[in-house]
Amino acid sequence: MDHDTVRDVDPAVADALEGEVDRQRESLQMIASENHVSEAVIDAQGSALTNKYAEGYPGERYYGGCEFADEVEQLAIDRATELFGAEHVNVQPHSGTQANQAVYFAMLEPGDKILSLDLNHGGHLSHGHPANFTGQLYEVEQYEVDPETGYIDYDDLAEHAAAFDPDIIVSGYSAYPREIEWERIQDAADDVDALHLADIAHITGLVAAGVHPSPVGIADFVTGSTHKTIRSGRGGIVMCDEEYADDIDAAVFPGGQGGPLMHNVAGKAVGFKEALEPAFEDYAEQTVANAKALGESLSENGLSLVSDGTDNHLVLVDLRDSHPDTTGGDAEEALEDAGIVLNGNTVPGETRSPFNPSGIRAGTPALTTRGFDEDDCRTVGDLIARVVDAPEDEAVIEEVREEVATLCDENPLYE
Ligand code: DSN
Repeated sequence: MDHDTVRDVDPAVADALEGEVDRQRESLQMIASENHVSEAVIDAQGSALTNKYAEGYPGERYYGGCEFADEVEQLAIDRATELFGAEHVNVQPHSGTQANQAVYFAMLEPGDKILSLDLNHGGHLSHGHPANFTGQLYEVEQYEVDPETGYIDYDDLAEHAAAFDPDIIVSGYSAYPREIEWERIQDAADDVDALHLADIAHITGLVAAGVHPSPVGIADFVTGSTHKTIRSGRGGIVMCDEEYADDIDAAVFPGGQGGPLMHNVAGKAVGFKEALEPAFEDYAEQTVANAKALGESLSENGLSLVSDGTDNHLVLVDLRDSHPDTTGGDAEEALEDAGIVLNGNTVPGETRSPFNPSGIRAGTPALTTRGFDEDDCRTVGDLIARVVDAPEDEAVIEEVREEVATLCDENPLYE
């Protein structure tokens, strides 16, 4: 077999792949759900395990030739178990949404009731949005953050649960900047005899490092994605107590998926090993310190933050007070022109639409990976504010682009 590279075989794809590496190197990746994995994780994901079918679980496969697939999957499981302290771990979900799907499929019947946070208040599509299968198969009601503080209103959540009598309460969010009080949600679930699914997709790395309290041992099910703050191979994970292990495994495969993406499971194993190193705790702490510095800088520049700040890796800016005529989409586009990549995001009390929202969400996981500290993140906050103040001013965008280039040169990536 020839050892042809992508460039030998397919220059068009090779150009796009190189373009993507350059884009990541030369601009600031601030989408809060993204990160830069190590070259070791990229190697594992680009390995010959992509060829292997391994339906089943280690030691119990439906195909031959699985000895190395078994080794890799067991390493991923053992490392995740050590990182999170869960009784049972399934590392096969293709994504965080598939991980959630497995829990719903294992524990609910169509028509059962889900209580979850509204998407505009920081929730996730797979928690019951009408456009997602969860909103179509199940009866969904949603709680909200306190309109004054931007924090989860735990008393209101408990009252809502008492009135709705859900089968499952979903916690864990995709645009919520504050620490989550897992016990209070568990109490609300216990009061109505509901299950509790904690989706830690965004904060998996912060939880693994002990920088955010863990729901493992509190919630019945903990799901997550494995490529965000935890910076491992792309995909999802489900954790639960032993009593649910067989049901969850059956709901992942054969319930919801076919063969596991074994190359991604290898990436998870490598990333989890990296996350067990002491340096990962420093990384997680720095990610949070950087988000706080970014938030302070944005506030000092006159931008309003939902909940007035952050306890985790992201900030959510509500543009309506400071820039009523600028949408999150306008800001996202101008910032991308200036080399700062983040996303327009809905905000609590949204008055526009998900396609044209009123906020922007910005995260520090990827910047922290490439070496940014608090001073850098304060500078980034100033740059974001300059662009948001003048999204149509080409001179400002050009100046910011140059400052972004300097920051990127000072913090090289994939050298
Ligand atoms: N797409 C992810 C995010 O940006 O939050 C969630 O799945």
